[in-house]
Amino acid sequence: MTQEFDYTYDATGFYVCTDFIDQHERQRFCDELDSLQWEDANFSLTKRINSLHRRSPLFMSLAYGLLANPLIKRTMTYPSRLIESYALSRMPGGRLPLHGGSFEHLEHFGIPEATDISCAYMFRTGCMYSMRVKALIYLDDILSLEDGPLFYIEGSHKENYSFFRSFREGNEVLGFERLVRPVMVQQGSCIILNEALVHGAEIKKSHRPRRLIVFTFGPTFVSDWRELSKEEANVERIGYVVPDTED
Ligand SMILES: O=C(O)CCC(=O)C(=O)O
Repeated sequence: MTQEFDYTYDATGFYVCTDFIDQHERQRFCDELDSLQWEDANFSLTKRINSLHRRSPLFMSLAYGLLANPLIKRTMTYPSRLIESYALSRMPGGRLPLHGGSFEHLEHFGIPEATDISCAYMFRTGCMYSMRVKALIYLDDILSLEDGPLFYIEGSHKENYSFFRSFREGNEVLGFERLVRPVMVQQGSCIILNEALVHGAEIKKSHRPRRLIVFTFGPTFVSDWRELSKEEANVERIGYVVPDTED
């Protein structure tokens, strides 16, 4: 299992664990999300619930379980921490533009400034070093393009060429269509995803539910961009924030 995981995650940037949760757990998670209440998200036609682990003991215990998961640990090698948790429910017509990537342009007030390598990925001396990893737990089947599957650009987690400016601009990535791959999943599956992989979700055309729970992890030395601010009285909390970097 370990060899297969290492090879697949390193070569493709993700790994699908089928039957990660059983039907009973899945139903408990769905009921818990409904009790927390879905809200409108930044992206149109997607409902969202933030900070699952802070708002629900059930999701707090899931967060602990994921943090201790040996596969997630392997992706980072360093001791890891939880960065965020949220749930998404995509409506018909909803999509998630491409984002992530090992190499994304940073802009400051619209001026190209540098490149963001905060999601970079390396494989060194038999160990994997991912700076940001997501556990995506799918609560519904996504078995056709109509269901709006996750899609990704093959090889982008190892790419040094930044073909991708900013998902905020909404530009399609032209010229790379042959490298775009959808990922179908059965309900109860968990995708362990390297954020260095450029990915998004296809437009959802079906009326079937499409819900997932997301937990993001990083090495313990990785902080959360949003917890720092330029206008902060406490010198230990002052930081450089790039608002359009994926949070
Ligand atoms: O909706 C999905 O399948 C993927 C979600 C995702 O990649 C994200 O929230 O960053």
